[in-house]
This record gives sequence, C-alpha cells and structure tokens, in this order.
Amino acid sequence: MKMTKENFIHEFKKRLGERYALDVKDAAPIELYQTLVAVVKSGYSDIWRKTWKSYVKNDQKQVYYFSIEFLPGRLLKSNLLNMGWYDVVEAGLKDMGLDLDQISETEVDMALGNGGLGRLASCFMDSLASEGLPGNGNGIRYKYGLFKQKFVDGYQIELPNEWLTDGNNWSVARTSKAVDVLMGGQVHLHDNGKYYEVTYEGADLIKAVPYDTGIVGYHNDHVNTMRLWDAQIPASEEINYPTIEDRRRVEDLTSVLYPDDSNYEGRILRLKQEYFFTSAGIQSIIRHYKKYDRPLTEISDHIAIHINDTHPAMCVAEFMRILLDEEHLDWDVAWKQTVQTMSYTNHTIMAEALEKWPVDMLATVQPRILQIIEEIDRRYVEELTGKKDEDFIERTRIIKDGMVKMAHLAIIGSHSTNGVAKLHTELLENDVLHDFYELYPERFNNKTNGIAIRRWLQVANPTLSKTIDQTIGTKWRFDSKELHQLAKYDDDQALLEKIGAAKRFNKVRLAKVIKEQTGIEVSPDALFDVQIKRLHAYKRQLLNLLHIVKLYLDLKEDPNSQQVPRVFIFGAKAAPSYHYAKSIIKCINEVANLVNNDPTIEGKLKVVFLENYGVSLAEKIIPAADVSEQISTATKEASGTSNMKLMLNGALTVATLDGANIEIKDYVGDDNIFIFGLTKDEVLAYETNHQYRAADYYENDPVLHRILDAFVDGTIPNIEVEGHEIYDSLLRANDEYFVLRDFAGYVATQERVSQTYLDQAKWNKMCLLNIANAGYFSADDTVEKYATDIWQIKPNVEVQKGAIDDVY
Ligand code: F58
Repeated sequence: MKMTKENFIHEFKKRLGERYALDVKDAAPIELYQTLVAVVKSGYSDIWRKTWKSYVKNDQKQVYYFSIEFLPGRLLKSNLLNMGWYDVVEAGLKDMGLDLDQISETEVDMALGNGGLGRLASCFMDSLASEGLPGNGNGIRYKYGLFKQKFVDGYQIELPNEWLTDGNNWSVARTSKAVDVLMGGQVHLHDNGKYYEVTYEGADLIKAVPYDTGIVGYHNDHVNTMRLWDAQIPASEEINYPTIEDRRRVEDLTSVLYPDDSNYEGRILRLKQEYFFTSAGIQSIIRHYKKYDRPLTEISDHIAIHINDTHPAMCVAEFMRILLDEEHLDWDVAWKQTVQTMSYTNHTIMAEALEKWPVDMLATVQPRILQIIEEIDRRYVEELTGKKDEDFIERTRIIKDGMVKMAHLAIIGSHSTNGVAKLHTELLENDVLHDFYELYPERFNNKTNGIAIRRWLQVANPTLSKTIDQTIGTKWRFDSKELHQLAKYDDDQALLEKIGAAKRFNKVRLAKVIKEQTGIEVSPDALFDVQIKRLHAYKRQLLNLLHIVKLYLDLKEDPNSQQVPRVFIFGAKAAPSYHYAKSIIKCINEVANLVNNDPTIEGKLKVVFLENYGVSLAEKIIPAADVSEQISTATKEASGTSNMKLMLNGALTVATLDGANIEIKDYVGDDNIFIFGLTKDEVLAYETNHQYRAADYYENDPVLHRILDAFVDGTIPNIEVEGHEIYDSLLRANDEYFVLRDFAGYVATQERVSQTYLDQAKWNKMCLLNIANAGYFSADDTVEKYATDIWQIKPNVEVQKGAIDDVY
C-alpha cells in the first residue's frame, strides 16, 4: 500500500469536500476524523477483497477465532502503522495545520471486552493478519461497550458506554450475509428411518446481521476480517414482535457486554448471547463452506474453529446440530469432524470463573442444543464405562447435578486444550484438569500469551521506538526477537541515557494527562509505580495499597524517612456486582485523598487512580511506567499480559512467581526483575493443609498491625464501612489471597527497588535488558505456534509482501 504525502493531502481534501462540503480550516475534529477513516479504509478495501478471494481461490484452510470479547481500542493509528502510511499521513496533516494525535483522540475506543481475555483476542487478530495467516474473528457487536467508569466520592459509578453514537466507521454491515438464529420454544424429533426430522414450536427467530471490520496486516498487503454479530428482528417476523417489550427482547440480546450476572435475568441473557454468536458464526461458516461443493466429511481439513474460553463452547453442539439435523450426517462421522475442527483455550483456574449452566436454563435458551449435549454426555459415559472407575466418570462428565460444565464440553468436543503460560498449563495438567490430562494427554499443550508489539511499542511509544531504530536498525519492527540485539549495548552510557530520556518524555506526557484528568500535580522525577489491570482480590491491589499506607505512616513519623519519591498509579475497573473490589477502589481513592492533600508529604508520595482504564489510557500509562506491579497470589493469574507490555516499555517488574512472570524472569534473569512472595508449591500447600493463620502476621508484626488499624481507626477517613470490610476479609475471613503472608517480602523488595532507582545508570541498564527480552512475548510468535500446532493453517501464499498491486 503506497501513499505519498501529496496524494494523501489531495485525497483528504477531496473527501472532506465531498462528505461535508467543508475546507480543512472549517471542519470539526469529528469531521476530520471521519474523513481520515474514509481515506484509510479506501486504502485497504481492495486488498481486503483480494485477501478473501485468494483464500477461496487457493482453498486455504482458515481459522475462526470465536470470542465473546474483542478489545481493539482505537484503530486509526494502528491501521496507519500497519499500512505503512503513518509518517506520510502525519506529515500531510501537519502541512494542513492538523495534528494526528489530536484527531486520533476523537476516536472512541472499541471496548467490547472486559480485560486481558478480550485484549488478547485483539492482539491475536493483529498478529494473524500481520503473519499473513488466514484468521477471522467471530464475536458480538455490543451496542454498549464496557461501562464507562467514574468516581463519585471515591466510589466507582458505571455509566453506559455508547460507543456507536457517531457510528463506527471501520465496520461494514453485510445484511446480505445475515443468518437466522432460533432460540427458545420446544423441539420435536421424528425418526423417519434415516435421520431425525427436527421441528421447532414457539421458538423466536432472530436475524443475526454481521458487521465486518478489516484487520490490516503489518506491511504485507493482507487484510483479515473480524466479524461481529448484531441481533435484529427479521422483516418476516415483525408481526411476532408487536410490543416495544417484545422488540426489546431481541435488541437486548446484543445490547450490553457481560450483563449483570447477579440475577437470573442477567444470567440467561448471557447464555443467550453465547448461543447467538456461536450459532450465527457456525451457520455462516458452514454455509460458506458448502458454496464450493466440498464434502462435509472433510470440513476439518478446511476450517478450524477456536473456542476462546468457554463462552463459545456451544460451538461443539451447534456444529453437531447442523451436521446432524441439516446435513443428516451420522453421529460418529459428525463427531469426528467436530472434534477435529474445534480447539479450546482455558484462561483461568479460578473455580468461580469456570462456567456452569443449569440444565433448565439451557433448555429455555435452545432445547435442541441441550439434547445434543445430553447425547454427547451419554456417549462419553458409555465409552468410559468399564475403562475408568465410576468416580472418574462422574467427575469428568459434562452434565452433573443438573449443571452443564462448559469446560468439559469444550475439552471433550475438541482436539486441543491449551493454557496461556507454562505455569498455568502445568496447573491445568496436574491439578485442575488432571483427569482430562490423564484421559487425553495428547490434547494438552501450552501457548504462552503474547502481545501486539506494534501497538504497545511502535504506536504507544514512538520516542523509544526511534531510539531503538537508531541503535539496532528497524528489523525489530518486523521481527521483535531482534530487540535482543539491544542487549549488546548494555554498557553504552549514551544509549542508556537516551532510554532514560525517552522514559522521562513519556512521564511528562502522562503527568499532563494526570493533571487534566484529576487535577493532581505529579513530578516526572518521581518513580512512577504502576498497577493496571482489572480490580480483583487475587490480583492484590490491596497489597500495593498496604505498602502505600506504610510509606505514608513512615513519612508521618519521620518526614525524612523515605528516599525515593514515588507516584503510585492505578487503573482498574471492578465488575459492577463485585462488591469487595469496589470497596478496594473506594479505599485506594481515600488513601489518595489523604496522601495527596497532606502538606507534610508534599512531593514525596502521590497516589493517582485514573478513571476509566482502557486500551487508550494504557497506551499513555505504559510508556511512562518505571515499575510494573505484577503481584497476584501465585497460581491465580493465568498469564497476565500487562506484565509483557510494561517490560517492553522499559518498566522493571515487581512480581510474584505467577503466570507469565516466571517466563519473564527466565528471560531477563534474576538480576533484572524483583521477585518476592509465596511460590506455587507454598500456596498449594497452604490451600491443602489449612495451616495459614493471617492473624499471626497481624499480631506479630507491629508495622502490619499499625497499617491494618489505619483502615478502622479513622486514620484513613471516609472508609468506615469499607475499611472494616477489608480488615475483616484479612483477619476474620483469614485472608484468602495471602496478602499478609506476602507483605513483609513485598516491602523488603520495594526497598530494593528504591535503592536501585537511586542508581540511575544501573536502573537504565536493567530497563534496556527488559526491553531487549520483551520481543520474546510477541503475539506474532504465539499465533504462529497456534497455527502450526493447533490449527494447521499456513500463511497466505498470494498476498504477502507486496504481491498485490498497490492501490494508489
Ligand atoms: C485473563 N482472563 C486472565 N477474563 O486473567 C489473564 O491472566 C490472562 O493473561 C488473560 O485472560 C489472557 O489469557 C480474563 O481476562 C475475563 O475478562 C473474564 C471474561 C468473562 C467474564 C469474567 C471475566
């Protein structure tokens, strides 16, 4: 995709005129933004078409990545970068008196995900396209993205995120490719001697309309598709939805991401969403497959379907439903194709997050799917009877005690189950899914997560990127493992200073954002200590907070006690119904108020909790971070990905031996990371022997005693309720996540961090070595491994590296 500055300016002005009848100087930011999107889209749309056609022409095996969440954030800059247009467009805009950064800020984040899982799906989309791999996304086009977070009196308030108000310019509605999804009602089977004829009675017919977004590969003339489905009322069915309430029932289906699951209505809506996008996706895949007269008995040679966490696990049953009911294949033939086609990734071992659905609920949502799951379960039990003991069968079957276990469905109905970091996979194999590992050892494998280095370094941190170019050239931009070349320069003082300067530049930039958003002044000379992730007890933002309170109390006692000024920066949303997490938010905000407004503390300690953490805010925080807090209780964080993004930007990690932290440590070496805390074995031992007594730590450690008292004795104001709640969770409920147990080790480690920071040369060297090793966590490499080991797909032969004519 070639573009010159002159052509760009011409094209931009022409489109602005056509679209809005405006000159550049009269156009509003949104008009400029939309015009720019139109120019960019026209730059890749022909390649998008050609990419798809070449898949068909070459009969390439394709993967469909089913995920109930995608979290792409903004697309403008990342598309410009991938198209190779970034510099030209930036310069062209400048010539017209415009600023790319400013225009880009107009774009509303596409926030159709909660956190790591959704963001991973989007990193994978970018990498699939950039590797020239035939990979499509399949998900839901929620009308409201993840809620907008506001703080009112320190409490989290959730506001609707109406991201579609100005339309979404990147997606294309493909009404002609809509499919019908049937839900509810009753199902009747009639055995005609050859197969079961299936009829539905009283079911809702819902029209699933796909919205496609082009996913542009990096400098390779390759554009994949992310397809998101919207629920609509079919024209033929208008009569069946006479009231506003009836219509709402359909529209609500794709209205909000992760509806509140604290009540029945919310839960059943979630289950309906799961079936809706699963069915729409599978139907459209099979319809497309059949267009080319290929036998369904070979479908697994041509397509792969990936089940991202259990939310799309009904893929297994829906695929079977179509092969059986509509294509009349025999069960065994259909089953073989299903297992060969499906693969599954697990993202958590937390028991409460492993999905289970009551049989009755499934019967209400789609009775035929329930029948098929019952039959899969029946056959599973039958096959194992006599081979495995009864306990084993009962533990592993899909339906037990009136509940459908979605992970079991995904494992039994697929040929691959993977974890997302070495430790996580090990825990799956040896503990959580051990029975299945025993049964199907060949199905288990690890795929450590990765990140889109392009977005998280090239787009988010142009200053550091340029420094890297000047040192090792630009090859790393195509293959991030090349970043390792930097390690050779670890004694190059001039480079280390430049790395320090790039960091400072980004800190100044973030300080401005902080000032604008919160009114708090922070000094870029202080150490920026960052914890950005969902708010969850196991992630232990509370441990971080206890340390902050300690520093505060130390300073109150002895104003000269602390040597390194720190700014603690938090970004985190709590699930709307997760009460405890919201109490922690309130406490962090109140500690922030206390510390930031205490004149005796001035300049030594600041606490900033930025509202509405999301992809775009992350792009500003991450390049400015000095310290990356990765402090989950060992065994609880499946992988983590902010750990990778932060090291890539030269932050040093304070970490427990959890998730991918272990692999980060293995790459950077013990000297370039700050490790503390219980190990996996120690946590597992406590969990089995129940010998942990949190109160011992409170009683025996006067420092900790004083800190915990501060939560209940008024030292921290305005947390009468929340302070007690937290205090009780630690002392009465015995501290489920071993916060008190790890506290002393954490404090000692933070002291080492401060000492190291005083030696800036040493610090910068450690940063350099972290950047140099972060290239091993590229999602490009991760998807390549999925492609070879799991999906058996190959890069597109035709459209790579400029094989297709330039559009301009
Ligand atoms: C995350 N899971 C893991 N779940 O916690 C994290 O360790 C891992 O790095 C990441 O997946 C990618 O593998 C996660 O983000 C969710 O957001 C759930 C989605 C469904 C609702 C509950 C939260």
